[in-house]
Amino acid sequence: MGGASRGSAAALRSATGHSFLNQWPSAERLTSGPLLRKLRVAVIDLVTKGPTRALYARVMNANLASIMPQVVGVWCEAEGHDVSFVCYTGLEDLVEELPEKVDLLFIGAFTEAAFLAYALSNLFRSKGAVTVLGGPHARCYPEDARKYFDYVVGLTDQGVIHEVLQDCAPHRPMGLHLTAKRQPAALPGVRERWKFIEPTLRKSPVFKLVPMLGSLGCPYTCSFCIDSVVPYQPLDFGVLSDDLRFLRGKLRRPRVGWHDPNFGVRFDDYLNAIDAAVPPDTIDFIAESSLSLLSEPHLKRLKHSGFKVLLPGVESWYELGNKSRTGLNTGMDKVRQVSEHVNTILRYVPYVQTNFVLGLDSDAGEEPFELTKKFVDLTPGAFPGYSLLSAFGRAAPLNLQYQRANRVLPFPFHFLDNNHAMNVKPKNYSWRDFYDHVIGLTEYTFSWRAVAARFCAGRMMIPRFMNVVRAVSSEGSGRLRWYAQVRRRLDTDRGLRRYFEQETDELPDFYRHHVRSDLGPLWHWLPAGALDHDANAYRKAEEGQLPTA
Ligand code: B12
Ligand code: SF4
Repeated sequence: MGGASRGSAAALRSATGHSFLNQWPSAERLTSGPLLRKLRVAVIDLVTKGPTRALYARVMNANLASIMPQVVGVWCEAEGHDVSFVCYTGLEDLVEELPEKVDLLFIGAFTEAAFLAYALSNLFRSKGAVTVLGGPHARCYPEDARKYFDYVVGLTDQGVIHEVLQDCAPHRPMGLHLTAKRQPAALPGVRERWKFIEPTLRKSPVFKLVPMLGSLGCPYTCSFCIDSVVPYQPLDFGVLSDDLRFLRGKLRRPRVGWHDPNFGVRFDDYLNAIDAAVPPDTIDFIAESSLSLLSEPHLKRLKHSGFKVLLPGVESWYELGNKSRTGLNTGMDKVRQVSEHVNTILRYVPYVQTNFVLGLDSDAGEEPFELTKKFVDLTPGAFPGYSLLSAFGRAAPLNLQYQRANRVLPFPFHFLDNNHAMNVKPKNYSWRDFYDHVIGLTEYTFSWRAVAARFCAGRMMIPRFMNVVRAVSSEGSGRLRWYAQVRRRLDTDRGLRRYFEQETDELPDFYRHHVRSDLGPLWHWLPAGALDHDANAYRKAEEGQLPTA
């Protein structure tokens, strides 16, 4: 890794390596010494790329809240510090919502929100704060983030947070990179995070989703995934049961979104814990799970327990057969098998989103896109979610191979959300052909014919309408407009075409203008040079070409 897993954090790990019900070790228990200085800590969970007034953001953004920023809040309070917490949905005035004087600011951000995070760090540093970045962007691009934060944290346990709190000093021009050796063995549950969950839920007027977690890592090894190298590890099922009971006391009919990378690996233990805690079907659950875990007996059980939305990953018609239980079947055979399976799931669960990755190296020609269209026809009740192949820095070992083959483009982070840019040059397509296929598939999937078929195939009103709304909003029509714009420019905008062909690193104005407009007033706080990053930093660090301190 680029940074050190520093000694004292490692030494403290044993203090955090077991589970605590509603009780996190205080500063004394961690250090056997008194609190040095009571800090004014602020925690910001970024669930958007910039300020917005959009209706969709008002209704939905708070439901994208992450768990870890809330966990960090609990851990900082356990050490005796004052914590202000904001889930930033794009509507809040952060300067208004946070105290005038902040000593230490934690920001949790995805890569798509990196510029917002960099701008906020700059703004709060100018007011005297020390800043810390955590979350997917920190894990994937620590080399870049260190330029704009005093600390960049990767895997985070209570020891890492303790070390930051103890040190709490500016580290400039390059921040410190801290990372735990493995995922934490335990995390504070909903009961302890409630003081941060409740105000976040208040921002979501209609649909309120409580984020929960029962496991970390995954036993599968999908080469493009961040969890392909993180061992599967269940969290304490006792905490989970307690949280579900607690939630029933707080909300009339709670909705829980499981953030487990792959829900239900220890299926019986998990479902036993849920069923022991609350009467069947009194909480609505949403989970991402692989098809291989969704056998019919498992589906019966999931329905009984109240699962309403499942998001299985299909990813590819030519790879990852173990994950979809299709073994060596590929192509049309796999389409039929997966479609039958998803139609079975739809008999038990009202809403299913099937996830696909477009542009994998195993894809060539029009066949993969045509197969996905066949799947759309054969499985009209499922909502297909498409992601363009993206190499998020250090996220997956496969990214090293892309970087070694010089196939990674330096698209600004703002566009790395699986859709607005594909930062890996396709192996078997020209850019123009690739975008033609993506546009063809998107048009097909969100054509009125397909939208109507999806509506009719749905069994319940809310899922049926959800599918229509998603088709006519940013996911369907919005993406189509964007892809069409990029495709047009590949013909008409020479600078953009040269950028795609890696003949120049000069960022096309088209992208710069979008960042500027999305950041609004915060554009002025974006540090100079932040729009550019080294797309090969992971490879260079591995080859010892970058400083590691
Ligand atoms: C659950 C999940 C979601 C959920 C919940 C999102 C959320 N806000 O947390 C939903 C479905 C909403 C979602 C949406 C998206 N997701 Co998502 N999601 C995941 C998933 C499966 C698990 C993440 C998780 O919560 N793990 C549990 C936590 C406890 O562990 P962790 O993530 O490893 O975090 C550790 C450290 O990073 C650190 N940490 C994490 N956050 C913070 C915050 C602070 C302040 C600190 C100090 C530390 C810290 O502590 C943790 C413990 O070590 C991952 C894939 C994976 N297998 O990890 C993708 C993943 C995070 N998602 C990804 C993407 C791209 C997206 C979307 C952009 C997809 C899209 N086009 O819509 C959106 C963005 C949503 C948003 N802006 O909030 C990418 C992120 C890549 C990147 N660098 O940005 C991932 C890695 C998948 C991938 N492609 O490889 N996602
Ligand atoms: S099954 Fe899902 S979480 Fe597991 S490695 Fe594959 S993509 Fe990642």
